Amino acid sequence: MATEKTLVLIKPDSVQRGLAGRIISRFEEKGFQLCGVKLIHMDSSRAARLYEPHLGKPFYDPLVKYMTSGPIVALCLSGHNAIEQVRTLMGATNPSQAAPGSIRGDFAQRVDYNCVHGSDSAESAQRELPIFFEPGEIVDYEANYTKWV
Ligand code: DAT
Ligand code: MG
Repeated sequence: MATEKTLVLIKPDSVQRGLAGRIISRFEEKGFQLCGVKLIHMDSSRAARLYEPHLGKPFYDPLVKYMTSGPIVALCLSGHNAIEQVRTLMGATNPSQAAPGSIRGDFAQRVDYNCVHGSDSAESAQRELPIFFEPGEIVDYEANYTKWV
């Protein structure tokens, strides 16, 4: 499995609760590299673009309202099999079913306020990353930087 890049969003309640640093640490501790980081207050058109696959579902409107309610932290993470592994670190969509030790298992209670978003497939990562990052804003460590560690 090749190195992959994926999108993670630290959702508004997590930012407000001061969990952003601890959530970023979970990914860094596992060895994923930060290739992009932004604090953004999404407007509804950006949220609609992100959640376009969920349009029409009963939770769509509350989801967009929640995700536009305050600043989020958008991360581009890079690493081995990153898309699947980041989803594993996040835990199940419903925190009631998320394993202790996972981010949702440790920091969230409710499916509608579940702390973090992570791209669910290579196609999703390819679609979602440009919603938050211009190509020139994503760091390529291997191509552009001396390896110090
Ligand atoms: P995930 O975020 O794990 O990829 P998803 O793509 O199925 O999950 O859904 C997107 C978000 O929508 C999810 O993070 C929280 C919300 N959501 C999903 N199912 C829900 C439900 N049954 N009730 C309320 N919110 C829900
Ligand atoms: Mg999803």
